[in-house]
Amino acid sequence: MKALLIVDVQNDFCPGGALEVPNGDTIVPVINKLSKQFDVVIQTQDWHPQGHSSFASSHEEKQPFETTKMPYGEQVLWPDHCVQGSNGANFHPDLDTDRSQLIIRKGFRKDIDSYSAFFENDDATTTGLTGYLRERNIDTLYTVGLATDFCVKWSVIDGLKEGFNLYVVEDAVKGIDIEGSVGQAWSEMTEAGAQKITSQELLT
Ligand code: VGL
Ligand code: ZN
Repeated sequence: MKALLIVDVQNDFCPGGALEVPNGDTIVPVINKLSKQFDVVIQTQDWHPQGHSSFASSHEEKQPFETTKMPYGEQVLWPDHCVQGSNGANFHPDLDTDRSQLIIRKGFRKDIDSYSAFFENDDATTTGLTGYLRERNIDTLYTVGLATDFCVKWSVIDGLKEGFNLYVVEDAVKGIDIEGSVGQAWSEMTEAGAQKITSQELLT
C-alpha cells in the first residue's frame, strides 16, 4: 500500500516567510492534484519552540546559514522559523490538508533539530512514523514538499534505511540550495535508492 508524504509545506518556507525556499509555493497546486489520488496522505510540520537550538539567534555571534557543532554533529543555523503556534508554522493557506490522516510534528525538542520525518538529527530519537506505516501496511511513499536539500532529503534517506520504497516527485519539491545542496541532495537520494518520478507520470 502506498501513501503521499507532504513535507513541511508551511508559510515560513514559502516566499515572504522567515526561511523562504525560492518558488516554494509553486508546488502547492501540484500537491493538491496529487493528494486527491492517494488513499493515504501524511504530512510533516516543522514545529519549534521559541529559542530552539537550530536558530542562529540562540547562539552568540552566529549568523543564519553558518554552522555550529551540536553534541550530535554539525548543524546549520537558521533564521527563527516555524515557531509553535505562529502563522509561519501554519500550512500554506492553499494547501489542501482536509484529506491528511496523520500530521507528524518535528523539531519540538529544544536541543535537537529534526529534518527527517523518521528520526531527529541525532539519528536515534524516532518520530514514530516507521511504526505507523508498518501497522498500516504502507510500504511505499511518494514524497513531495520542502525543502529538497534538507527535510525532503533526510526523510527520503531515512525512509529507505527503514526499508520503505521511496519515490520523489521532482516537480513537487523545491530546495533552499546552499552552495549546490540541491544537486547534492538529488545524488544522495538516488544513490541511496530513491526513484525520481514526475507528477505527470503519477496523474495518468
Ligand atoms: C527545514 C531547515 C530547517 C526543511 C526545516 O523543512 O527543509 N529546513 N528546518
Ligand atoms: Zn526547522
